[in-house]
Amino acid sequence: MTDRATIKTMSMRSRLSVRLSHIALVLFAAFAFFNSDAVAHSYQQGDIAIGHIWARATAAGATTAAVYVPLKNNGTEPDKLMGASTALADQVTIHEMLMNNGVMKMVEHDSIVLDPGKIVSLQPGGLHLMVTGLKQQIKQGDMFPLTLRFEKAGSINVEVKIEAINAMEPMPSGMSH
Ligand SMILES: [Cu+2]
Repeated sequence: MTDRATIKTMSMRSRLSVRLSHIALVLFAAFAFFNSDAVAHSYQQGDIAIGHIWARATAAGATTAAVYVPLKNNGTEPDKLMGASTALADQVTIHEMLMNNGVMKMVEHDSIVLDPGKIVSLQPGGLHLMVTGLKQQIKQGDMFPLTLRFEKAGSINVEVKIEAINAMEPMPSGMSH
């Protein structure tokens, strides 16, 4: 390697490390909002902060899956999650698990209101996105594409992380993606 090539490699390396530490800081700041142990992926669409979005792996032959995600409206006006869609399934609807006389039942909602400054968590046992008519098995460690549609903030394409089939909380996944 010539001296010139060595210098070029070194300067590229230092630029890369500066950029990586910047990304780590931004990720840390984003996740402080959600008070989450899982350092994982997140998104921003307009005023809406979208935290780690995940689903459980499905068993072979299963055609439904539930998607969980914390949402925070950082704006000053209310917004709404209007729905979602994915090419991997026929339909995605907004559901909530509710206890009714000791029996769990699923209620469908048209939308979820996102009040300014508040976090709404779609999580096991409560609100979730119900994916029906899944066209393929989703496997732990994979990601699948999902489009979230907000009334004011618009639509955003995200990647849903697939956790273990019996996961109750997203697994700490380090900085792997
Ligand atoms: Cu459901």
